[in-house]
Amino acid sequence: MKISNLIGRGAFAFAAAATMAMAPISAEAKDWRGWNIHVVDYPVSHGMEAFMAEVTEKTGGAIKGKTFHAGVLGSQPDAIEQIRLGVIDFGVFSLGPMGQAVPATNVVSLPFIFKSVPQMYRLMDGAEGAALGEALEEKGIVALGYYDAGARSFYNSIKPINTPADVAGMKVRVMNNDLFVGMIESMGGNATPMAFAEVFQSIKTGVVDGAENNPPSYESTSHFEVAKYYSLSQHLIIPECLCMSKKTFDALSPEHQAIVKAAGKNSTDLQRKLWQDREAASMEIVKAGGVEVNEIADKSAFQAAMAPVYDNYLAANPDMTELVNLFRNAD
Ligand code: BDP
Repeated sequence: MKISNLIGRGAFAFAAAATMAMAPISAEAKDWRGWNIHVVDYPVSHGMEAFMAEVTEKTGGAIKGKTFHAGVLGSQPDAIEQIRLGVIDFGVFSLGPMGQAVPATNVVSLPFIFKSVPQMYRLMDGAEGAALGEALEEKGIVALGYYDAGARSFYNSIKPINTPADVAGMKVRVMNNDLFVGMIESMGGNATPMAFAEVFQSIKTGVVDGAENNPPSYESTSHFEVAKYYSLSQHLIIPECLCMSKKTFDALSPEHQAIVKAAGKNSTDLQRKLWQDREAASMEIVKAGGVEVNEIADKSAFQAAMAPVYDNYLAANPDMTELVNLFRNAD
């Protein structure tokens, strides 16, 4: 073989390799990155693992990915921006912080908007959830299903909360959304928006007196070890979204999109089942850990105290009136 031929072949091989390296990596070929704020043993985490496993299996290994648990890919508000850009491919987000990026989702952050968790399931699986899905899609996020996150209640290190007046003067951590600041202020409390990862230390050192969350999050974060009063106000029922980046989703073949949608539905069913068990288990764990739990049978005083949150929200966002009424007036 002539040397010139060898050079020619070498140059060809180099050019081919360079072309391959420069070709955009298709969303199908790259490994998906999944964002999750929770620890590995948590209903959301199991749901996400099941989702990715089913997608990989049903696509015959064409789509692979990994869920990064415990918030290692960053805070929730940052991750919401990243999924919109396609830097993160999938994730489970609370629709609480989602409201800052997708204003329509704020409707489910209004206190007492759902009458119960079963009603939340029904509405989120129906026309109301579909309306939020459209709003999410407009902002670059595809909702594959709505996970259960139960109801959020107050906890603190000072005293049981029985009436809204008990919140007056308290420093309460809230999720990143102005609505939650208004909610605490409507009861005379001082709200501090703060990342989830910082709450334990902040309660421990007295930066805040308490926070509010569902039993599994109160337990899995060990917040119950530093805030021993858990008062079952159940003021927020905020569903969570198993979401995909629209950029990643749109790059898939129709066949793979169908697989992803079906896996999203299956993972949602699984997560909702796991959630029920974990809620009960978490309540047992916190009680065994010395937490004083108090029921608030009559929540009407809290509902009345938080009513201004609706008024202020609708005054500032009149275009949301129809959507709020759709949820508020549902059976
Ligand atoms: C949990 C949600 C999680 C939120 C967290 C919080 O599952 O998405 O980040 O509350 O309070 O219940 O920040």
